[in-house]
Amino acid sequence: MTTLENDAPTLIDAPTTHPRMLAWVAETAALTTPDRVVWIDGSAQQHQSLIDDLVAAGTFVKLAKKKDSYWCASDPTDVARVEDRTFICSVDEADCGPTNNWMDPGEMRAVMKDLYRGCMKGRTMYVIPFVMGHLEAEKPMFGVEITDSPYVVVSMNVMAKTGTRVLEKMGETADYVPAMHSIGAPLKPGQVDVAWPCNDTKYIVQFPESREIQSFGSGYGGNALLGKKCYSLRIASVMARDEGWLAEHMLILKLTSPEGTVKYIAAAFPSACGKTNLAMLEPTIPGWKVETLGDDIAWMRFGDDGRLWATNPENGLFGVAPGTGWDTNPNAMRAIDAGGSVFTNVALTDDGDIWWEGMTPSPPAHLTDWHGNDWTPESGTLSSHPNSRFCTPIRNCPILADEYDDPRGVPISAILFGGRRKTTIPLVTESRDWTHGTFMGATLSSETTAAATGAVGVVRRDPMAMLPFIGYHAGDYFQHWIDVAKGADADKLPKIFYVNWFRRDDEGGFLWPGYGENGRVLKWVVDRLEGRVAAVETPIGHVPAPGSLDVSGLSLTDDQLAQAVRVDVDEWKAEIPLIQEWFDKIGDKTPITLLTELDGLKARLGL
Ligand code: GTP
Ligand code: SPV
Ligand code: MN
Repeated sequence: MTTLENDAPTLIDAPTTHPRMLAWVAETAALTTPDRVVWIDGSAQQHQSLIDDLVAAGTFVKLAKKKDSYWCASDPTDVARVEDRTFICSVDEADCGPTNNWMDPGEMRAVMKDLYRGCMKGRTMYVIPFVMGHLEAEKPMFGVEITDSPYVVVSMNVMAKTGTRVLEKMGETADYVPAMHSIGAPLKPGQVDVAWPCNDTKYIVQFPESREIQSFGSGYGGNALLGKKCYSLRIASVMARDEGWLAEHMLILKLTSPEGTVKYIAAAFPSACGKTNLAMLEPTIPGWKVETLGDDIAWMRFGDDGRLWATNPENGLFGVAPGTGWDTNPNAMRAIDAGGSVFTNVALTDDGDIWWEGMTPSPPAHLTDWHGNDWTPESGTLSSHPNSRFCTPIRNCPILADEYDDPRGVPISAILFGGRRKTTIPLVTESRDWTHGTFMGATLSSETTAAATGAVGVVRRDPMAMLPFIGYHAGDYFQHWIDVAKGADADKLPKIFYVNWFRRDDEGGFLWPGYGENGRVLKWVVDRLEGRVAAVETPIGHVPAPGSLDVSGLSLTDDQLAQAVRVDVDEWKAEIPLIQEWFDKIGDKTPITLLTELDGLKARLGL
């Protein structure tokens, strides 16, 4: 530990001789003036001592009923990603595009510098060396997060590989993404701290050209665990554009058929639209098996064999708690039961366990809700915030695929795009080819969820489920999707499908039972890859032919099934102006090929 005196940081105890890193840490300490600097070594002892500090501070409550696990509640205003406070500060505003907030990088640096000045007074500055993905990767993806939040450190220790082993691999010259974070809550001498310090002013800033991240004011996951969305999607998407690969908001799963055929599938659904659930699916159809490789982020590149290979850069699961139960996602329940988890903004039971809406069919008679208030089923409020989360080591997942440990990743056979739509979008649609699939992804729409602040349930375009995460111009991103497949062997390209588990009937109920039953759709996808089942050609793509989707043993009426897969021409005609408006917003950079796809769709709809 290094004690700072007179604002003059001494870094003699630093566990690295990496000159650029040392200079950055010293400069940051001089600016933010913490009381001390602690380097994260990745050891179990240090992890536990940080947890002990969090318990002593009243931030964490140790759970009697879950091994090495802790409950935590945030400030009620700091519960989700803040998209309106997220900026892509490209040198040229035109490179950020119409879907991101922009500020001149020089101006933004000045704003952030003012906010950071003295912002760690009375606190500890932690330096977290981390790697996203494999330490043994050809080019390991290093980062260093500086933060004044021990909650962030504990969470980063779960979500990424951190500490001395990373520093050792970095040596003195490795490149890394500097990721600066502060909760923005300096302490005056003698000032009593609160359980979740944060600041009303929030900034989540990416500098794409210099590959830097600066975050201020929030302790919430996507705003503060900077290896996750800020690095692995916003910064990595820019690296991927420059280097010819893809950084995507996708789960990765391994699907084994009763005959033992293995397929790897990636799927992009917007935040809180079912990635974790599909990644850990327990198929209801006999003989089919799903294993998990990732539940939120996929990095994909074409291999020498012409196939698209995917890895998951994360080391943990940061999952939506509500709706996770033994009946919906038993593997997630097993993972959190295995210990080492942090639960944020869920309810506490009287005997020291956690609970949230949807965990069990009926709630316990008494809880402490996420605000710390007494709660009973009669309270008429939610016990847990809709975006409450569990943070759990991925190794806890009982169906983690062995290939997770392979730095090469897995070859993807199918990509699913999906959203949360009450109407219009059928249960599953197969694209004609990569370009049509890219069109499906680029025009993906979904109802907003509690994963980001703002209104919930509003339909918006969320291209490739990446709207909040594309680190550059969305039009260039679409072009990159088209370019990346140019020259690829069409037979080896993954087939692209569009799914929707969330279509409703006239009474507002879900038409499709979802969860474990989604294995039936995965089976249809594999059957299509293998040319085993028929599909019906429609204006929007191929949907299951009658009898091709395995619904044996499912209590679904023929009418419900027909409604779930129906292509309603009038609904689609109403969708066209919205897609047109979306491409107008993207502007001149909308790839011509996608405009041609739209023209084709209009013609097929008779427009
Ligand atoms: P992020 O972590 O925010 O990126 O979310 P995610 O895409 O991993 O979503 P997740 O799997 O956590 O699901 C979000 C919510 O959707 C949960 O409340 C689930 O219970 C619900 N959900 C997931 N799959 C289905 C499904 O097939 N049908 C229905 N009706 N709900 C589902
Ligand atoms: C999401 O919002 O898509 C998440 C949670 O996966 S967060 O880490 O906050 O981004
Ligand atoms: Mn996500």
